[in-house]
Amino acid sequence: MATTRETLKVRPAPVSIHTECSTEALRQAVLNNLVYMQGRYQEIATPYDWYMALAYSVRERLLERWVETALTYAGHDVKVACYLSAEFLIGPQLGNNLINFGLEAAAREAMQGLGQDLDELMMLEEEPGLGNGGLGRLAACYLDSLATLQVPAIGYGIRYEFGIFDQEIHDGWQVEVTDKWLQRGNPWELAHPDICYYVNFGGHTEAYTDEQSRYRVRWWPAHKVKGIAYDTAILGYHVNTCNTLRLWKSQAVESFDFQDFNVGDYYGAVHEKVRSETLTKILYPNDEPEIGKRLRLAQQYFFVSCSLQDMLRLFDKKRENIERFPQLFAAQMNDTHPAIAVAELMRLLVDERLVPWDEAWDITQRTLAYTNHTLLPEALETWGLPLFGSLLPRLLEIIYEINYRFLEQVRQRYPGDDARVARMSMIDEGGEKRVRMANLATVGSHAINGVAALHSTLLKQTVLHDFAELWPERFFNVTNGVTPRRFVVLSNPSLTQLLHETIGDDWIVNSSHLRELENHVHDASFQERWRLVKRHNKEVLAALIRRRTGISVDPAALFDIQVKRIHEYKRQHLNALHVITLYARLRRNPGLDITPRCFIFGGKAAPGYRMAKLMIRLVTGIASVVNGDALIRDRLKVVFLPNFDVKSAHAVYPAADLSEQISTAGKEASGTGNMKFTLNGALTIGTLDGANVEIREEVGADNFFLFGLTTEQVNQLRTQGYRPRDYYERDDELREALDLIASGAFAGGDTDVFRPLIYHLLYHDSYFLLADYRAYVEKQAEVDRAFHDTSRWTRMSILNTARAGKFSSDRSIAEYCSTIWRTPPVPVQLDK
Ligand code: NBG
Repeated sequence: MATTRETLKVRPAPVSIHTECSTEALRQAVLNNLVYMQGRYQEIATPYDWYMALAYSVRERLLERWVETALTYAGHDVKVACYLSAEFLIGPQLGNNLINFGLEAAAREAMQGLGQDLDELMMLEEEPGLGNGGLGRLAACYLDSLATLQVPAIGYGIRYEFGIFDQEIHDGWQVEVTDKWLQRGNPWELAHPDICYYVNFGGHTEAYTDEQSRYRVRWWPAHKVKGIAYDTAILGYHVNTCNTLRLWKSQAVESFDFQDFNVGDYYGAVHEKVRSETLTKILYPNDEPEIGKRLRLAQQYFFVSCSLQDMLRLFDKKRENIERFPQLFAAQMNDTHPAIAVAELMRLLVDERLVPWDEAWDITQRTLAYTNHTLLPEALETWGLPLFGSLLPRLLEIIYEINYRFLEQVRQRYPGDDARVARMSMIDEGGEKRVRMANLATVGSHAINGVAALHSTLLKQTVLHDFAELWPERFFNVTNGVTPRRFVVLSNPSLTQLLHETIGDDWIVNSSHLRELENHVHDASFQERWRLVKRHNKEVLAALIRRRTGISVDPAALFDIQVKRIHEYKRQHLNALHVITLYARLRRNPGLDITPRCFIFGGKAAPGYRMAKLMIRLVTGIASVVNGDALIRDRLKVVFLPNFDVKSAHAVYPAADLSEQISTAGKEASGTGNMKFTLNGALTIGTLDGANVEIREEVGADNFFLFGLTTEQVNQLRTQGYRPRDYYERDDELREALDLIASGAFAGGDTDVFRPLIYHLLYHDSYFLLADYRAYVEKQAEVDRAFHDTSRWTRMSILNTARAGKFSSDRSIAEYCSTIWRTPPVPVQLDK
């Protein structure tokens, strides 16, 4: 019998201290948890103890809804959206949960009554850095929207013991420090050691015929690892829906240990345990070659296998025929990291459940869908055949079989077109043979999508061109979005208050209602309040910058901000060239009238990406020269804000006047930082790349600073032969800026440090900085003039927020739900 409310005999009586939301009940709960969870009493409690006590008190309140949500899903014929992602960059939880619950005021008051400041406690929270950047953060925004839209959903991923490294800056260079986020305990997760699965690795396979004369394959693994579920509650905004983020931690399989133990190899057994538990130790930074990362492939297979087994277990509880699986579960592959799901679902169905191949394939395709997040060739995952075959022998066989059947189809459709067959194969046969994960994901999916209109178009024209030609009906675009709960309500309370007083609160869940702001755009007193909000947010960021770097910046200056992973295609060094140009102008002409600007950079470079680290060194070098030059008199300030993460993002986006989105056209799949800035009233200077295109369409060309080559022009220039050095020769200011870097001016006279960077720009410049430099600098001059006209700038800023509604992740998720997953909302009633 399926679990329903009726079958549950004993339900705990609601105990007010665990569930009530009054200030007094919360205060009591915190005091209780201080003693019973933290083992402390008031007099000796540290601020961290108070944070933990409050976090536990909030979690208790979530639990009621969490349990009720699970019960609702179990008892009804609902379809669940499963988001498979190797990364979830969920950020700090306390503030977000308070807001979604509507508990913030009560918590603030309760803590005040206990002599604690809520904002200070929130600053103490260690955030789970379980992602690199946009891709992981997108997954987190999507979970927030799924819960808010009351859609049954589970996020499946990996519980990395060490998340993305902490970045420190020593002598201007990035230094990576281990992220020990679990060190002080994680009050938001619940371990469920009883929800666990076994995952095979290595060994060999054996074909045989069973008693009923069926062809079967047995996988004899060299070892097994156990995956344990750790759950985090994902509460929607002002609804009862509380979905689950389920992350898997690896553990040694006991029975294996015992075998060794019995033959006396105690140390061998312990070694095996350590090896198994290494699997989920660390998140791999992206932007580095995958070569040889056996552990990374093992991580991918591990979390995908646990997740699919979990979905099948949940399905079994419903006692349905397996052919109904795609009607009850949709699984989205977030990039190719979980692409092995195609082969693993086949294995689970064919090998373990004896479903005939064709039927299993139909189920697999109808269940799975794939989102592509990049066109950069170096970021498209492939695995060498020897590595793949030795780690996952059975999966490789299944991929061969899928590929064989698929290529037959291609041959029939395009007779004699061997080149096409070679391109579409799941195995790259040129050079060392490799498994192509994007091809596997595409063939195994009923829907494939890019993450912005331009990106989806380019995807069909380039990387997946042959597939789009074969199955045009399977290709979609879903433009990314960001959650307004975290990125406006939580991180920009002053703006939220102003919006509340001006247009009400409906925009928090109906983001198109932000348009109502347009009625106020010419209202001088509203403009003034708008400016005060921005001014306040800039003061908050200025204080953070001072604390972190010792640099003081003037909140009256134009805050020009670029925060994102450091990468050549994102072109932080183009931004740097502009800073140097302004600096050189002021040195030449100290009386020059320019708008005072504060340039703020933030972001991590992959530890093995030398050029990206050099770009950081360039920015810090420029910062120390410019900030220390008396002649500049504070007209320019340059800041590298260390360790950009979700928590610091809360202070950064609301404080920006200008958002830098200056990637080489065609390279940034979407971008999501661009949306966070726009929602918070920053203007964008940007190229026609990723979602910039749509942002500009929405806010209007007049309210967007566009510059640079288009994707087509970039490609044209490349084919016709790009000679960056020509731009250097022709443009005096560009030459001056590059020469200044080469002279060692930003490296204490050392002329070697930046040599690789200069050399690359002059002779290769794969990302067309020199070609875009002049247009960029001129557009920046326009920004300078526009900022002078305070009232115009304010109007533009208001319009950016007013017209950013499209970029709420609620819109993106509504599109995934209706066109790809077919998952209707299922509201949760609280049994009160
Ligand atoms: C990133 C893109 C961004 C995009 C995010 C989320 C990867 C592989 N891709 O442009 O670079 O916004 O995905 O879709 O991390």
